[in-house]
Amino acid sequence: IASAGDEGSGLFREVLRDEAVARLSELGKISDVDGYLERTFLSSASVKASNLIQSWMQDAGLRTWVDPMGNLHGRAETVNASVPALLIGSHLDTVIDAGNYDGSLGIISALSALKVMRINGKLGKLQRPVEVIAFSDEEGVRFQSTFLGSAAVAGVLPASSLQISDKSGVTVQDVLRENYFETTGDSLLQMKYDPRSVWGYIEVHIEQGPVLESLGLPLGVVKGIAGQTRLKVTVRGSQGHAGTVPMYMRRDPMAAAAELIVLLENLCKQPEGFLSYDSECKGFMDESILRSLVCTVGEISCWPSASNVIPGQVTFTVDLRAMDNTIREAVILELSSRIHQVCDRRSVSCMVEKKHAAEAVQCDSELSSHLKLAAASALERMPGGFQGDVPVLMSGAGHDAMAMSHLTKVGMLFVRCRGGVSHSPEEYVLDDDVWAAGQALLAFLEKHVI
Ligand code: HGY
Ligand code: MN
Ligand code: MN
Ligand code: MN
Repeated sequence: IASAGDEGSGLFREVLRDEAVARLSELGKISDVDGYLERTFLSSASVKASNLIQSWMQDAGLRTWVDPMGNLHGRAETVNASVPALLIGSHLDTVIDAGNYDGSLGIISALSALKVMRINGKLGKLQRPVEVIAFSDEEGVRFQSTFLGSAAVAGVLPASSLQISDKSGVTVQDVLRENYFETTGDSLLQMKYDPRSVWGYIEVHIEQGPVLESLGLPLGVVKGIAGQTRLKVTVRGSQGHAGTVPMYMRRDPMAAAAELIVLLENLCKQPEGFLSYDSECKGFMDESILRSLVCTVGEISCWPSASNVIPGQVTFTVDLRAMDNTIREAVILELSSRIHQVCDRRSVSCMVEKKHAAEAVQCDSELSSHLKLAAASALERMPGGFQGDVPVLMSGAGHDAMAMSHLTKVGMLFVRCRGGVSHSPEEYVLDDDVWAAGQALLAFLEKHVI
């Protein structure tokens, strides 16, 4: 694959690496809080980040706009506008105490590759439109409902999502209104993309896992993305005086929650020990799928949260993922019944709410093979060169590509990150790996849109 990297690679290295690295650092400083990185759905930092990315989109020669769900779009048209477009995207929101690369790398490497094409005059020769989308909410930190932005573009965001409220009772629709969007169910119907107008969606993203680093390789192609279910579990007991209620008389929701959290961990470590033999997924229990079953309690809160008060109520989140939907659903069923068993035994009450569920997604094999060739061509140009096969990985992390798979075929390119660490300020990608990502996208674009 001939890539712009061949001609004047010094100039293109400046854009695909040095400028991209500088932009990642600049974007990483735009936070809602001092001291660590946090950008939630349409927060002031997210709006500031969106404005900065919009200037980079214009620098790449793209036409830009923001849609009724706060997604930022940058599009390069072609002479024959009826040709289905290639969409490239990732998210501009972050988790709490986030790193600089999760989401941002996918947006910035796309804009770097397109900027190189503008510089070498190829943007005017596109055979198909190319559109970069910076999605407004992938992490779902504020409203516990992920993919608010990409699901809207894909046409699978229910209008009811506009009424989801955050911890302070503010709804998604309120936040949109605060940002001058009067978004209604009709707006969602109007903004969804027609599948016939889209050729495919690709996303570059850090691996957020240790495999590429263990292989000593900067890039990999994603085969599939694990399905995920998010629950909110509320346990209620008898609030009381920490000093006077005898242990045998207590109905302590914190102790119940503690037992449930350890049970959850054991269930996901050894599901075969928990799932009843008649569960239909027994046949699915092969090692790789089993090992993909993971579960996390990331948030826990209690009321009234005072050291000398037996809590009255404890609430905690469950984030459960698996490559196989049958296993994930069987485990969720098993878990819900065990939560009720433990709470009954402890004479506390419980409520299990399903906040979000996304099916596992297989990436498109044609797009994946194109990405694999593009990645291989990029790696051959990297310092030290590269011979051999670009690895194919599964993703335990969720991505906007899951939502976009409802609209079109999807492909993902993974980029090595140090120690596989993510959702942490320790997140880090080597400058040359940032360059590899941009170079691979450039090679893909030159092969498939020129
Ligand atoms: O949680 C995830 O997998 C993604 O980072 N939103
Ligand atoms: Mn993330
Ligand atoms: Mn992400
Ligand atoms: Mn007292």
